Amino acid sequence: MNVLLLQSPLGYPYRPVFPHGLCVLATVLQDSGHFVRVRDANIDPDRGIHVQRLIEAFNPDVIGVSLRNIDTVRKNVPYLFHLPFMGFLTELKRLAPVVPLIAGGPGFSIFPEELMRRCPELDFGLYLEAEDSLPQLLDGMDRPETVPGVFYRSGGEVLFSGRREPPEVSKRPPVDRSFVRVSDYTEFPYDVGVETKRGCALNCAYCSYPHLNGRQYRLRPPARIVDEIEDLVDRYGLRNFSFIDSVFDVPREHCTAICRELIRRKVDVNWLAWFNGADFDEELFGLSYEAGCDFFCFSPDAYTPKALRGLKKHVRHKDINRIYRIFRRQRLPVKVTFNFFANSPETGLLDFLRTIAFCYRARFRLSHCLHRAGMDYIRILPDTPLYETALRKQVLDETVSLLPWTPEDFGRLFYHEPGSRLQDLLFKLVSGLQGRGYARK
Ligand code: B12
Ligand code: SF4
Repeated sequence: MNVLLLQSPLGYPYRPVFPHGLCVLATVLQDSGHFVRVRDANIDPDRGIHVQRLIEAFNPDVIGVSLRNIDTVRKNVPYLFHLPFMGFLTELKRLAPVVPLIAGGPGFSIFPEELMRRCPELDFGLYLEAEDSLPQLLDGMDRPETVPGVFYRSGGEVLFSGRREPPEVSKRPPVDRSFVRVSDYTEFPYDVGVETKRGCALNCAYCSYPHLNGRQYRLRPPARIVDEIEDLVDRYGLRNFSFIDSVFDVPREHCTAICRELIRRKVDVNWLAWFNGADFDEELFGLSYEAGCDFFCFSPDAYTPKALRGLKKHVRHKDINRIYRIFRRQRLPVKVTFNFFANSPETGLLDFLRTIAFCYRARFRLSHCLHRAGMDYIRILPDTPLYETALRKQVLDETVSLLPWTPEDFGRLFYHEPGSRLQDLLFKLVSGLQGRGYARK
């Protein structure tokens, strides 16, 4: 089959990231004998014409569209990405009315049913990771009910074929990134990603990652990961990348094995990773640095023990202070970033003030290596413990849709602990703390 895979347009001046999910799927589909093209609608300035020409020339039998993000998850940047996605689907249906349209991606998988209802152009929607479900669906599009993980339509209704086990990633072939032009994504460092595993066993109250990729770790063998990194260097001349895991340092043995393999093979690269931090010590810092890490990201999210408990964080107050001391002592050419939330369950004014104080202390004392120490609000997402808390504390009620139609609706989807107005007011005053972010969470 001719399969056209498209990254949905963001529709706003937001910088695109490498379409990793689509390249993973394209690799799998090509290995099972399909002809695949991948296009990121964010790269072509003349998007409409380009996609039209591609459809005419490639004559796809099926079109897949990835909805990566629903929105920015940032209160002060109210861009809604699913609205341009909906417009894009309409345009595609007009250009290729009889070609089946399939959606997928993390954004889609957070609101699959709702998006199927809002987007009548969609014939199918694939829930969660699709390495197994997409090839199976292409083999049996006339019987979607037999392929687990598929949303489909029947008799005017949206039906779901049922959940499936997440795919095995340890034996997966290396991702072929040549489906797109890698140089389109190298203007900013670290914009190409490498996966070391899927899943997260931690359970931070607000996070959709365990829902999207499960609570069990599915690890990729360190040697294969480093093969893939060497390929990035050899084939594309890339000198930096990000590890796009939940958190790189859990499980610790896996992360240290990857670092040791990078060091053993003397791979000359720099990379960024998100660290949980509960187990972060001088040894892990030194090993990661030697393996090429020059951008250490931490999202402790809260600073005080009470606020950390409210967010069900694994990292503890004393861990954050230890990390701070490690970066204060060191003088290597590295960057560090700390993300916190301004308002979260069980926090009061004192917790907020202590977090602010930590951010200012980091600004002054870590000025030799600090990229950012700042705060933001938490976007409430479905299927998270935070959503339950928000309902219980009447921050929201069940009638409020978590998939907003307007920036105003979006603004109401952020967590504010009841009775925390003063905190919010103070946050407004000090929001210069925000700085430039490298946030994903
Ligand atoms: C790493 C990451 C980043 C990195 C990317 C770095 C890089 N070099 O790639 C950075 C930090 C830059 C980033 C930025 C952002 N991110 Co981000 N990111 C992630 C993360 C952790 C992993 C994404 C990933 O690549 N996974 C690996 C690939 C293989 O998986 P995948 O893309 O999901 O693809 C699979 C399936 O989804 C499916 N699939 C994908 N596409 C398609 C298409 C079809 C047709 C089908 C059938 C299936 C399918 O099959 C694939 C294989 O199984 C996810 C969380 C998560 N667990 O998904 C958040 C996540 C995707 N990000 C999110 C957000 C919000 C953002 C930002 C908007 C944050 C911001 N304010 O800047 C930006 C947007 C950037 C952009 N231009 O798109 C949200 C999106 C959902 C939402 N709440 O809106 C997520 C889910 C995290 C969250 N907060 O919940 N991100
Ligand atoms: S915030 Fe990070 S560590 Fe916590 S559950 Fe999500 S991915 Fe895991």
